Amino acid sequence: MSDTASTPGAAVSTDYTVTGMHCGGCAASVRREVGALPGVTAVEVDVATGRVTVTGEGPADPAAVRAAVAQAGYTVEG
Ligand SMILES: [Cu+2]
Repeated sequence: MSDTASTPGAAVSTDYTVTGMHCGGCAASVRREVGALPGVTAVEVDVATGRVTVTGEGPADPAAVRAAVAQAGYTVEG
């Protein structure tokens, strides 16, 4: 019970707020770039709120997610 770390192999989701997206094309670009990161199994993008949910085999490296979003042409807030 004291182990709050993720179990290896268990899916972990992390939310990011991305600015600059305004349409489905933007969402697709972010989904493609972030989805290509190692260990990432799913990416959900809500253009209206800028919410990007990254699901992976473990917590995604925030720096890698940030870089992937930048690669797509957008910015992770915070
Ligand atoms: Cu767009």
